[in-house]
Amino acid sequence: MEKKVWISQKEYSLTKKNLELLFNNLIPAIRVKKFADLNECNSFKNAINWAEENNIMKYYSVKPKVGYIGTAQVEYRWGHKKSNYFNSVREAWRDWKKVIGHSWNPLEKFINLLSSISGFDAKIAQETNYGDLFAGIIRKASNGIGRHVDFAPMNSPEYDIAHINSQLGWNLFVDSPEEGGITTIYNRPWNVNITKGEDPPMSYGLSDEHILGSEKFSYKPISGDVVIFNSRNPHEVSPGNLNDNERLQIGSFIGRLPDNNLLLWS
Ligand SMILES: O=C(O)CCC(=O)C(=O)O
Ligand SMILES: [Fe+2]
Repeated sequence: MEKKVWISQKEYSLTKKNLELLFNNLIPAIRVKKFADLNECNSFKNAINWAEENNIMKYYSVKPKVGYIGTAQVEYRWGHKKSNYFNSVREAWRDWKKVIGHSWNPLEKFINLLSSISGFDAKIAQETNYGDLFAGIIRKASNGIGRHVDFAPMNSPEYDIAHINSQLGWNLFVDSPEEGGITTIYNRPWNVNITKGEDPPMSYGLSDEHILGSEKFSYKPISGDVVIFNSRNPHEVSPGNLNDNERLQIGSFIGRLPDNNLLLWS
């Protein structure tokens, strides 16, 4: 992939044109201000807290500690059969629907917005012979997230989502710290050779050599806003302060197929 400089280091609004620029990695981020109002944020925050009290929230094996409801496909990219992932998908939808049932459905609202703005079909990704993937992971990332990339053609070459040619990540923040919790994106799209039958390389905990000298952009999570970025670029989230608000979010990836239709999964 050729190296491109971002047109401008600022956040853009969600339009058809800007979505295309983001898919082509020509702008660093899109923000949808006030995607959710205060009542919607509070209701969703309460539903997440309810889920945590009822042991529906799980924790990733990575450091820093990240809580989640749902399942992440990328966690199954090595050492798992597809059937393991799709078993987790069934459980993930079950848990997720309990949380949504206590509140409202941001995934549905986002898919409707995305298809109306883009003019393309936007739907949950499917795998041949297995059915729907999971989309709409709910996370508590108050301690930050280590530097990584998310790009299915190089993370998960054996899945149908590998047919996409560009990948974005979107997150709605329903609670956010006053300080910290900043996401930094480095303009250095992931590019590794994939050998059939061999494990794809590690894409989490990337060291400084992967971002050296690259352009970078940071955004702040603001409750009620959705922020979208090109997840093929290395990105990381700084920790919030211990006594500050939690960083609570729901989101997924958006993959663009060669025919421009859009797939969502987490
Ligand atoms: O929470 C964020 O700002 C970004 C999280 C992330 O790594 C992702 O959505 O791919
Ligand atoms: Fe990510």
